[in-house]
Amino acid sequence: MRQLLSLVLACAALSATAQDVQPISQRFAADPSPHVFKGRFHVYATDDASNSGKYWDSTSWRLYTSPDLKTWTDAGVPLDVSVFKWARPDAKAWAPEAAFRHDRYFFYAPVGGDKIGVAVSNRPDGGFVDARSDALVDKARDANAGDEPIDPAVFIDKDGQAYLYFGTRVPKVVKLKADMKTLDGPILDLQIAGLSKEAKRTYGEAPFLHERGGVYYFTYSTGWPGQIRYATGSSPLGPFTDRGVVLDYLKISTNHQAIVEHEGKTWLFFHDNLLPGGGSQRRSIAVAPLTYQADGSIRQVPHTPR
Ligand code: FUB
Repeated sequence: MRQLLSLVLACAALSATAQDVQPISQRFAADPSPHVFKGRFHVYATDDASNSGKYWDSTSWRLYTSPDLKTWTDAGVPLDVSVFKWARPDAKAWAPEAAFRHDRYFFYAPVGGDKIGVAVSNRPDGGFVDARSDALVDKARDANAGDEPIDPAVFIDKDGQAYLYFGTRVPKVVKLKADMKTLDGPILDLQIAGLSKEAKRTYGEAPFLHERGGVYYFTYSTGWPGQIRYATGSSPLGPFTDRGVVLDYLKISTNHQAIVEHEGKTWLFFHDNLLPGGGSQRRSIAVAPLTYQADGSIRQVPHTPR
């Protein structure tokens, strides 16, 4: 009886705080990579509006910007796969990442499912050129790059060390040199304690790292469909321990999150089926507040999937 009462109270708490989650744009987009560059939110995305509707086969990325998370501007195409001369022209452009360092903007691009490229520009909304003449990560070239080196996420620690996370099924991490375009050491498998295949608590994709109060939070999707879970550790390299759910399963085949902090608030960006005509290949991006309990644990984001 006591357990039933706890469950009812927990459900009531969730529904009482349910967010009215709205898409940031009327154009289909997914896999948000949010950043605050010079006081303005910039969200880089997979462009689901230019795919075939049957697969994630767009060849360009999309950028959305906002001063306040309320008014959004569609800033168009910051770059497409043609920037990477080593890539096939029809190579699919998947979940992107960006970083700002040395007064320059870096764009990390999974290209074709087997390589990650890095481009650089003096501005965040375009002008990107290949920062190398080959891929930053290449499944055929780099030891332990995994079966599918996609979903890059960059974390720059307080000491200036940058890390690149990526991969499906096995989460990978590798240090980046200060130039942000060179791997610095071996690609490592991230260790997450507490996962279990039976409970569907496996790592699937969408690795992301953020830090708060000296605790490193590793978030990820458990698969297809995926729940967004988080694990914590005391180093960007792990090991991490699974802690719980950030965002529950959606009714579409993927789930992909990223977190940004600005002016003392933390925001979870994710995608769901939010627009008319939407679905697994026609996703749209939303943002919701992310909050913590006093002990540092993340409160599950209340969201009713569409
Ligand atoms: O958008 C294509 C793929 O779907 C991404 O790489 C994954 O994270 C999933 O969201």
